[in-house]
Amino acid sequence: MKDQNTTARSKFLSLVLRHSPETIGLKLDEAGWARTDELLACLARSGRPTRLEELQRIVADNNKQRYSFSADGKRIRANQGHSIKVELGLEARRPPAVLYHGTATRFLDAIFHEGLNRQSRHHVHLSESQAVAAQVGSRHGKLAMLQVDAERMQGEGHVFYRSDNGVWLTDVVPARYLLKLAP
Ligand code: HQG
Repeated sequence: MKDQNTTARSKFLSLVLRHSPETIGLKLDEAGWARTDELLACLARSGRPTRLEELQRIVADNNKQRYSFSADGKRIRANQGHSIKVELGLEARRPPAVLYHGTATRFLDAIFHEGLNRQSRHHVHLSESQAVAAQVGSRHGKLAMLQVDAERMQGEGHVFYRSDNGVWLTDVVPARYLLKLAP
């Protein structure tokens, strides 16, 4: 069981590595990496002293593997989900035949009108499993499950990426590739 403290620290890590590193005076490079020692120094200066071993545990135990260390451990970044501009350097990959996107029923009219958009994120996020998509969608309200014809999308020129933690990413999903599954 994770204690509340660990969860709060992990959420704060998301905030600084994905959205606003300046909150604690941290700088990320263009690929989203922070120096591990700088991160620890910034956390301490902002009243959140964290030992390296604690940071390593947060990264290792994160339920969605949201963060990665570089191979030498000197740098750390979020695997996806940024709102600030970063170039993760992901390579285009062939997606599975179908992917899933969970959303809220109140968004469906707009989604079937204009397609799935990336909103404040870099990409539209898609899942290989309906179970994961259901969790993602339920965060927004009453769940609606969408199936994405990823194979046809790719065949028609859409590019897909897979983040280091297994989330499928693409720029936009036009409505013609979407099928709403029965609740
Ligand atoms: C919806 C979490 C109206 C979209 C999860 C979604 C994921 C539209 C919401 C990751 C729309 C955006 C991403 C349109 C899309 N009209 N609504 N045209 N197009 N939407 O949170 O996919 O915990 O930015 O369906 O696990 O829910 O952060 O995206 O409901 O991987 O690691 O607009 O966030 O990961 O919401 O979640 P979000 P998401 P983390």
